[in-house]
Formats: sequence, structure tokens, C-alpha cells
Amino acid sequence: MNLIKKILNENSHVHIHDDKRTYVEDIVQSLINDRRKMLHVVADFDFTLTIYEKNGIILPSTFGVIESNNRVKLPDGSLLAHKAEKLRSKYHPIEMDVQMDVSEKIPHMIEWWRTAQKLFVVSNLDKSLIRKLVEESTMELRKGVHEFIIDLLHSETPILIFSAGLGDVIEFFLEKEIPDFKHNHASSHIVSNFINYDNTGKLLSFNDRLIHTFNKNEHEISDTPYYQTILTRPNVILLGDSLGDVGMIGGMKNLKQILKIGYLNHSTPKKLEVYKNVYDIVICDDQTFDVPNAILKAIQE
Ligand code: MG7
Ligand code: MG
Repeated sequence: MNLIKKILNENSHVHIHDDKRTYVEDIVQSLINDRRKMLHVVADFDFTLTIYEKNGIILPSTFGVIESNNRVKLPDGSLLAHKAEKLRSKYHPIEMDVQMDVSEKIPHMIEWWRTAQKLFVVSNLDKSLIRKLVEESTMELRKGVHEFIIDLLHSETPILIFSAGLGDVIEFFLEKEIPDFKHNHASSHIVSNFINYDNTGKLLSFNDRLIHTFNKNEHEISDTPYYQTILTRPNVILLGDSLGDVGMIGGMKNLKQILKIGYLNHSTPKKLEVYKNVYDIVICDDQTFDVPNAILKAIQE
């Protein structure tokens, strides 16, 4: 039996659109035939590589790690958490609105990200406090992500983490969890919103090139060492949890086989229908990386 049939037989929470079944089986077979030397991986971070829900509690995103800690204060002594929550209650419904066009949402997203970034910059945060907050946080990799990334690094299969969250939080978190993962390296790289610090570690600003939910398709990585490595690798496994995450490969050229795996957190039948149209394989409310690991294992060196 082929791998996809086996995965579907054994996992009732894994879904593929009926019309795409053969197509997905063929893509996976091509990835297997082409082996590791043709492959690279692009993954979203928040709630794709990290756990969404544990024991009924939603775990923090990269923003949440910083915001939800009451040591982080604004100049007037108030909690950053309060202001951040106000922003979230205004903008998150716009992000999620299924009636509104993406083009209409984008100015609001830019406003949200830029306002949140300004609050970070004027708060009492510095580089060492951010490191501490990451250490204290309850953010957690999905079970099997460590194994997945170590497997990629050992076989020199490139992995790009592409996040609209906070790059610094990702970098500090991975230094602790997966020390072999190196940012801005030929076979591992993070594209995200990074902070510029002064020489005392105070926050100065964020990167000019903002990454939000709906512009992941506009980012090119041609000026990084990572880019050279993927030029000769036309096959990609994309991993995401938001609908905008499929845009992560938008700036990449000469791709051949593309397998899109989507984590649907907090699934409903209606969302599942939409996800099945956008992603090749949809994994519902599963806090493990068992399915991506099974596919990666089948693609040998
Ligand atoms: N997201 C975007 N912004 C914020 C923020 O300031 N605070 C919190 N808590 N969440 C934010 O990783 C990308 C996701 O982060 C959320 C500016 C958005 O919902 C986005 O999908
Ligand atoms: Mg995400």
C-alpha cells in the first residue's frame, strides 16, 4: 500500500480532498523517487511547529511570549499586555473575516503590526529581558518537531522558517531547543520580523520589510546564503497553519513538486472544507509531527 493510503487509513483526522487523492499520491511518490538531494522544507512557526493547545489551554505565540508577561511595561507604568489585547480585539476579527477581501485587510494588518512594534520599542524590553521571557515561556514544539528538524540538518536538507511573528523570539527559542539550527546558515534560515538593538541591547526598531499574515508571498530570500542551497532543489514540503502560509513559496522560482501540509487547529467542518481546497494534506487538531515525520522518513538520502 502506498504511504498516503496508509496514512489516511490509520488517521481519521488527516484529510485530502477527494479530487486531489491521486494527485497527492503522485506528488509524494515523486518526492520519494527524487530523494533528499532534490528536497527542501519551508515551515511557518507559530502553531505549525509549536503546539496550539495543551490540556485545554492555548499556548503562546511568539507575540504572546512577550506580551503576556506582566514584567513588560509601557512608559506610563501600565502593562503592555493591556494595550496589546486592545489592539488584538480590534484587528484579529479583521484578519479572520471571511467576507472581507484580502486587499482590504492588508492596510489594517500593516497598522496592527506597526502599532504593536512601536509599543515593543517604547516598553522596558531589552535583548536580555526578551531572552528571559523566552526561557520562562510555556511555548512548546509539537512532539516530533525536534526529530524532524534534526533529521533535516543531519541530511543537509535545507529548512526555512518563515514567520509573521517575532524572529528574535524564534531564534532564542531554537537556540535553547535545537542548538544545531542556525539562523542565516546555508541549510537553515529564518525569515521573520527581527528587532534592531543598540549596543546596550535596547530596542531601536524592527526590520523595514514587514511580514504580516497576507504578504508572505512577496518575500524573496535571494540575498541570503540559504538561497544558493535551494537553487538546485526543485521539490518542497510546505508546512503551515494559516491560509496565508501557502504564500511562503510565492517568491521561489523553478519549483517542481510542491507538497502543502496544513495544520488545522480548532477545526470545524466548514474550515476543513476551505483548508482541503488550499492544502494538499490537512491535519486536524493534532499536536504532533507524526504525519510530516512519516513522509520525511520515506524520502531517503
Ligand atoms: N499577531 C499579529 N500581531 C500580534 C500582536 O501584536 N499580538 C498578538 N498576540 N498576536 C499578533 O504569527 C502571526 C500571527 O500573530 C498574530 C501584530 C496574528 O493573528 C498573526 O496571524
Ligand atoms: Mg502560524
